[in-house]
Amino acid sequence: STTFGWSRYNSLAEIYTWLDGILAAYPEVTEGSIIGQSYEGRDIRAIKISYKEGNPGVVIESNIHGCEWITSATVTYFINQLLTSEDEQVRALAENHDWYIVPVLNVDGFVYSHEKDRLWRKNRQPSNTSSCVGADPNRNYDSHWMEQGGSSDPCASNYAGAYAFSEPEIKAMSDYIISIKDKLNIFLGFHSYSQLVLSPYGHTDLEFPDNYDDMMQVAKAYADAVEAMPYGSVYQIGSSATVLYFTSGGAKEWAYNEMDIELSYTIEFRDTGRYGFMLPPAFILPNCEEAMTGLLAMMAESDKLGYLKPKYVL
Ligand code: 0X9
Ligand code: ZN
Repeated sequence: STTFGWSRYNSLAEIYTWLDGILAAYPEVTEGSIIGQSYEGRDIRAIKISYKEGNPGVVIESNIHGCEWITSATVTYFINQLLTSEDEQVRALAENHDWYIVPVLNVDGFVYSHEKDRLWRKNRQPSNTSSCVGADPNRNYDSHWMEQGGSSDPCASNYAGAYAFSEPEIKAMSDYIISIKDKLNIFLGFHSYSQLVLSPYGHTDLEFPDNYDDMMQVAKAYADAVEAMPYGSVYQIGSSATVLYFTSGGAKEWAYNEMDIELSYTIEFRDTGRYGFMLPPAFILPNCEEAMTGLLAMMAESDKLGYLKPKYVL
């Protein structure tokens, strides 16, 4: 038996124990891996779910920010649904795609947020030039690093790190993505909060990706499907820089620009600010169900627009 569930937030140890159970229970279709170690030496783990090798690939990066607990809660729900749901649509979603999921990328920040400072965002790697600890991992990717929206101040919450990929967690995640690049059709970065589906770019609001209209059509499918649910949340869509604020060195821009992943999103889950990062446990399941519905719609729209052709031939 396990104390794991979606009625409260789980610790990293609980999530990893649960993951071990999942890998043991579904050995035919899952594959666990350690993609690297954090600054403090914790394993950063990934799970691949594949019912048929050669499906279009989706990579999900979750909990890159320590305090965004709803992201790992939602991604574990999602993993569970992919493996256990008997719903026809969810079965097709599970079996017709290859899933590469990192439930908790910023493991040190996540543990620190549980044990010391609930609102801790960054990782825990010290800086050489300041007593402030941690960089913003979502400013540390090697795409427009340290342009608008990234800070060179180690004390800033959006400190971009000493150089692109200076943070071990982001080096690990980028190496992981590079290793599976040819199999990936979609990148999803799970964040909270604000209820947004964001496309590139973050570093400018004057330029947009070539396929921006398509990306918005897919984002709109997510937002519309969620809003249509009973008590469904309202999600805004748009490019990061136009809807939210400038960011550079972000994951989804790197995935889009450098990894040729043509659909690349940040999804900011519940809520819109009432509770913010401290979303009460009663909202975990509603958020999970919305995310599941949104993803189903998003994937269907991506397929319709021709983005889900397998990228490689076995
Ligand atoms: O600031 C961020 O990294 C994200 N917001 S959060 O409140 N979860 O920290 C927004 C990221 C938008 N993504 C990119 N432009 N890459
Ligand atoms: Zn975030």
